[in-house]
Amino acid sequence: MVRESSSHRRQRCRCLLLSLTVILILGAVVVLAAVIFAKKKDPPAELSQWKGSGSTGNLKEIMLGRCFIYTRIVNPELRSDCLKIWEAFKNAFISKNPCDITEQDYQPLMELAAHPILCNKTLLWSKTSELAHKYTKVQGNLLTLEDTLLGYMADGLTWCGSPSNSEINYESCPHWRECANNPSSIFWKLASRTFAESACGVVHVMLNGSISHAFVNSSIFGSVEVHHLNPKKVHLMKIWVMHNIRGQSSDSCSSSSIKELKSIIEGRNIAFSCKDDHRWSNLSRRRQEPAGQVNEAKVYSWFWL
Ligand code: N1C
Repeated sequence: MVRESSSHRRQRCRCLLLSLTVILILGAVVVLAAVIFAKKKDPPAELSQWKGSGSTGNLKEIMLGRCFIYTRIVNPELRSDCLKIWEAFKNAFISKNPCDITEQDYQPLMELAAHPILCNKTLLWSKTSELAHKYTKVQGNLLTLEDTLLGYMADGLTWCGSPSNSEINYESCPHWRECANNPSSIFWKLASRTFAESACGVVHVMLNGSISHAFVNSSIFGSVEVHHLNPKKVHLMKIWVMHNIRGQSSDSCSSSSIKELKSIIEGRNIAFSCKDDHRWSNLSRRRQEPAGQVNEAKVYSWFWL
């Protein structure tokens, strides 16, 4: 009886040990699976391969070069410290998750690189980048954001970093569809807002009448600049809806998208005017220029090239 009960006990002990081992193994498997699942769901940013192209090669050299050209040749009155500006620019995104950039990150840069713009000189644009910049280059009377130091330095470039190191990521950067808070989108939104806030007098806007909607309220112009013009300083918005002479004319001053813009602007107590295919008013003045000084390129610049 006694022997039977001790073998019984040993058997029960073995059973208990076995079940404990099974429970422990199962527990470990569940914990392991949970860890793997969590990692799969939220990959560390430094391991991500973003869908957009990587930072522009020689980013530092290009930005410093542009800064020196701007502050020594284009606008020599501006004695900015280019090295300090580069450091502030780099610090905005280096060692950070490129999907988690904030306007705060760029604040020191904005303060360092800001410079005043005269009243009546601001030219805003949407979907007319090429024409707007050709216009300011040739006509010389208005300024786009790219004609200010910050816009000049960053125009056409890509940049981002990684949270795991202090290097510029030349491999890949997030495409704007991957995440909204990427270094370029946040930069352009903040720079555009600052540019719009500093505008005064008459503000000119060049829109594209050869696409279905000349005014798109989700564009940076529609969602940022329009709402940050100060009605105490800006009294008139002059719209030019431009058309590609080789393409079709889809939208014009009388279209619903421009009417929507008109009602937003007038609702903000800023007067509004619109002109289709504004022609260069300086043509007559240039005719009076001595022969040889008229640059034929100026005449062509009005059209989409
Ligand atoms: O979204 P958008 O145009 O309406 O933005 C244009 C508007 C302009 O008035 C500028 O002051 O916003 C400012 N701006 C730039 O200056 C700029 N340079 C380069 C906004 N974006 C700028 N970029 C890049 O073009 C940037 O990558 C941004 O996402 C696009 C927007 O161009 P868009 O859609 O034609």
